[in-house]
Amino acid sequence: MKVLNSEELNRKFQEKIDNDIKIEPNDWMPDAYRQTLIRQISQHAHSEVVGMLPEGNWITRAPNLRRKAVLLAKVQDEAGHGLYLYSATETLGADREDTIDDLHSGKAKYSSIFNYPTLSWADMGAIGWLVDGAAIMNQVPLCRCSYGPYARAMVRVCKEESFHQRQGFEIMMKLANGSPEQKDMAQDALNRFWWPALMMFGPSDDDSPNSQQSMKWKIKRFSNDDLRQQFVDATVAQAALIGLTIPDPDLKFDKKSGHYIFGEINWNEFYEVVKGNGPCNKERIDARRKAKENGLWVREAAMAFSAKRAIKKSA
Ligand code: BYC
Repeated sequence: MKVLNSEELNRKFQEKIDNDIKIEPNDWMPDAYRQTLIRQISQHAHSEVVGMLPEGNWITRAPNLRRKAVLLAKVQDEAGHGLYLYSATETLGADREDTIDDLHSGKAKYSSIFNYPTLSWADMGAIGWLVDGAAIMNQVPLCRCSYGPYARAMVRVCKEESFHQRQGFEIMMKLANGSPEQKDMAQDALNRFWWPALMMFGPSDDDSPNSQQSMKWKIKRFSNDDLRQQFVDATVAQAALIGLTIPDPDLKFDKKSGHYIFGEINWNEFYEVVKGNGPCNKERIDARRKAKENGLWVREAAMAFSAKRAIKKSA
């Protein structure tokens, strides 16, 4: 069999991508493709797991049993998403423990949105509606990502995110149609989460160092700005439907392009939060580190049990 040189391997790899053939774990891939995927998928996994914290904070304070059961199920779903995604990084040869250590040391990023506090019950509505809404916008195209295990994981994740988005919108709808105090609470949550939700899509295309190559490899199918625009276009009408106001005085519909024009994002705030200086960065990482320490005995007990069973079996 002819041994291909690196140039031929790269050409064949790009040909597969261009023909929409999925790349699978045992296929040859350029190291930079592998590293980009490990970076993005592990950051995605960290976001799911850190993302459990702001909502977990409200499980004991949900206003009734139905809301509590729904929120509990949602937070559990996010844990599941984290697990599929950590498994997807393992198919690329990454060590799960190392990726988690990178989160705890501050080396790896996770979505900026989870560094904001959840101050009222309406924040559970705003997170479901806006944060899961933004996540769906970004993750539906990832179902067509060139890397098979990531694309397949995204199919189930998107189905669950869609339920999350609806439950969040339903909370907002109820509050917006409730007492004046409840409506104010919903508006206040929208005011605080609107801009951070837009930041979830990442820096603008001109300042996104990874986009160009990731689009060439079909890891990303749309640019950060295109997805952000799609999100704004879809969400403005939803806010109007429930009588809430998007906190952007510059927001206006542009008939010519058929899109909403929106105000300038505070990129300084975005980069500060990504660098670790957001309102809750320290609290979130401390909580994750503590969870790892507190869970040590469970992991050790499971390992000891499995070793004991292996000895019994071989005997
Ligand atoms: N926050 O070149 P760029 C959820 C980083 S969780 C922090 O555009 P890329 C949920 C970026 O990583 C859903 N960092 O990067 C869970 C890069 O840094 P490095 C989370 C950000 O990768 C619980 C640098 O900035 N979704 O739904 O091409 C409860 C330059 O950016 C952010 C995902 O993770 C940010 N917002 O594009 C409820 C989706 N934005 O690594 C809900 C998967 C950018 O070069 N990820 N950075 O040092 C992606 O689609 C892409 O990674 C991004 C960024 C669009 C986020």
